[in-house]
Amino acid sequence: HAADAHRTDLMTITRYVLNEQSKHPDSRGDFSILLNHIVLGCKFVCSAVNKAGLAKLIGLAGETNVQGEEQKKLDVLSNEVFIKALVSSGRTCILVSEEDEEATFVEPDKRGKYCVVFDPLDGSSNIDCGVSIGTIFGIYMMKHGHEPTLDDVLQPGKNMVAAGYCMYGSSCMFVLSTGSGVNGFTLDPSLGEFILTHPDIKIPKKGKIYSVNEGNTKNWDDPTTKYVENCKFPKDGSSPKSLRYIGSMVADVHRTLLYGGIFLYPGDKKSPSGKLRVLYEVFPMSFLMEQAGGQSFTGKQRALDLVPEKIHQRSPIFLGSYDDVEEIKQLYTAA
Ligand code: AHM
Ligand code: MG
Repeated sequence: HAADAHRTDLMTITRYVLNEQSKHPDSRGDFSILLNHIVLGCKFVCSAVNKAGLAKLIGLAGETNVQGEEQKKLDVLSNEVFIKALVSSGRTCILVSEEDEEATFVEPDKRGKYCVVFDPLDGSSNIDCGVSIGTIFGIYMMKHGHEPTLDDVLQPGKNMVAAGYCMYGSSCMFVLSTGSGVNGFTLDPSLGEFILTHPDIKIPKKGKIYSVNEGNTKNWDDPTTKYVENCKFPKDGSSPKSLRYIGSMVADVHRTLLYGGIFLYPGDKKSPSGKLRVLYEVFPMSFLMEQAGGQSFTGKQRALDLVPEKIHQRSPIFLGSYDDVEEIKQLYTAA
């Protein structure tokens, strides 16, 4: 029966990555191993997030629970999980996490050729009310033949070899690009495996949704103000766009990727560089958008061309459907 065959012949993320790898005959499997460790970290965090209410994992770091054990905040716990998973993969060299002020340089005997930048649990202010949150990551390849330095991670986003996110929502979804399109995998909790459910994701060329924190309107610059005004009162007589804003980047970007539209976190008078971080928020999401046929812009340039100077640097960001980002690009270029 064809339908049964389909259900039992599952494309798991492991199988997908091994397939990809076999296209590069000289590869030694390092990338598959690294990715497996990232996936394991995501499964761990997914299970911790799902149990958060029950296990009272939430709460302030350092608080003790009824058993007198120290509790860890979920974002602290997630960070530890990813650092351990990445170091133990034996394939990493430098790790940059949103949770840690300093980059982690892996000890020489555990080193590999990849650098991983990540936000272990983005949107953590949403945990207590059950809104979707996620892990975001990007992977660079080390330059050869020298001791690792911060310069190895201060590379433009276009140099990433892979990027993705895992969303802990109504279902747990892992969205990945290794530089040849974007694929989405859904965790089957009964199998503990991510299954390819969204092959070759392409973002609609133009969307009907804009996504921004409008509470910041009073501090916006002209191009952002004009753009959002035009979403509500389109000059060409088309229907106004809908506003959707979750306030959790992974969820807002995930919706943008699937339904189309634009996500904006502009700079403003109070925070000229906006809020989102270049290395582990702006770059991975921009990488995915471009790979899905969309665009990503900082207000000045293509986001992936930006060369970061500091590991926790921020940048304004406008990403999503090709035509929608094109519109805001023109407003900024004219300004
Ligand atoms: P966080 O790293 O402190 O969780 O903040 C990042 C989050 C993003 O997920 C989201 O896009 C943004 O902050 C929302 O910011 P705001 O509340 O200013 O709209
Ligand atoms: Mg974050």
